[in-house]
Amino acid sequence: MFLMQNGRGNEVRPYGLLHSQALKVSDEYVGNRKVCIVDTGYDRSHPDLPSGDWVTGSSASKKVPWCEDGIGHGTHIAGIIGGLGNNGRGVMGVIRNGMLKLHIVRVFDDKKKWVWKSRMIAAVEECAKNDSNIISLSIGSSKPTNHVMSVAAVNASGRKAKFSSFNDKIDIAAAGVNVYSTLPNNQYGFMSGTSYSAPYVVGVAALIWSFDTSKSAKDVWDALVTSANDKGQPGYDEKFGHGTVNALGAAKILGYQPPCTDNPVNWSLNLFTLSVDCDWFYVNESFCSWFGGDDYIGTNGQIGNIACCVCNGGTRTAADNILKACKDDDDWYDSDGERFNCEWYSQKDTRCSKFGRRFRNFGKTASEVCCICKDK
Ligand SMILES: [Ca+2]
Ligand SMILES: [Ca+2]
Repeated sequence: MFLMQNGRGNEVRPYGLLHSQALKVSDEYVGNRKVCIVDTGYDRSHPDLPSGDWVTGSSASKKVPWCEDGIGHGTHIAGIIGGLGNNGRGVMGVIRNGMLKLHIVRVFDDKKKWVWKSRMIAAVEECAKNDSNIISLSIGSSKPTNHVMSVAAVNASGRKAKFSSFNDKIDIAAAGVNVYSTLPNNQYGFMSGTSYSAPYVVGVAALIWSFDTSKSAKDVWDALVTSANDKGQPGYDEKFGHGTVNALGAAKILGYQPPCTDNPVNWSLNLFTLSVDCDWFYVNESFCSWFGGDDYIGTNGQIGNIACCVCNGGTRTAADNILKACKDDDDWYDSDGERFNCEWYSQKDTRCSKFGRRFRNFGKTASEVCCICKDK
């Protein structure tokens, strides 16, 4: 391990992040998931780690607060999962936007002595008590439950790390050699070990689960192993398990479609007496073939089949995902009266695009408070 002073102005995207394709999956909704990190603590004052009130923690002893970390192991792991991205410094975690809920359970003091009496079981119970969805366990060797995913380590070339164990318990693999992440006291450094592979999988699990929280832990597990990039011998093997973690593939299995953007965003077309936009093409799947072609020229001289994502094979699933992860503000209605609430907007496809950005009430428009209107 070696230390580097803070990397202000020069943010690193660790290779594990690129290998996992996590950046191809939006982290927009990840605030609906909570990850519990059972480890050596968390340096909450680190400028490249989340520190909002959605970061909570427990420690068994007041002398070893959860929000400090004299060893650095837990802080390093937290940076892999949730290091702040696009802030011009340090690193970027699997979850970049800092909105993931974290619960830290500190189980070691600064001399690597356990502070929880019944050790791992108590720590896991503490995670459960705090409504965690996923637990990051990178210490200790005992398997407290059957629901633990075992992660093997690979290096930057995707080869198995020499230290990574070799057994039929391995489920999946991720970066674990020279993993760059946060360390206490505004520092950064490289670490190697399967300890540092597991948090990649934890971060990816939170990311893919956030699009549809109605999915079960088993659904998430199955998506992770099914989508893994096969390595080594074809199919499951004892070096890589099912293969290396693949965030985009796993997210797609759970119904995620990368958002597709209309280009230009404000494209419109005068059709008979009506002005229609790309949203209109979603109303009926035949509209693109009827009105998307060369006879119907819209903004910038472009036709619908080129400008509109939906006519290029884009699907509405991205919007569907937004609906699933989103909750309407039931108390809101627009400035025209109580009747015009989110339900009213959802009753007809064109209402959001026509009125969604007008009739501001309580400081907000339908496009801001009604799920159905958010992508319009
Ligand atoms: Ca950063
Ligand atoms: Ca294989």
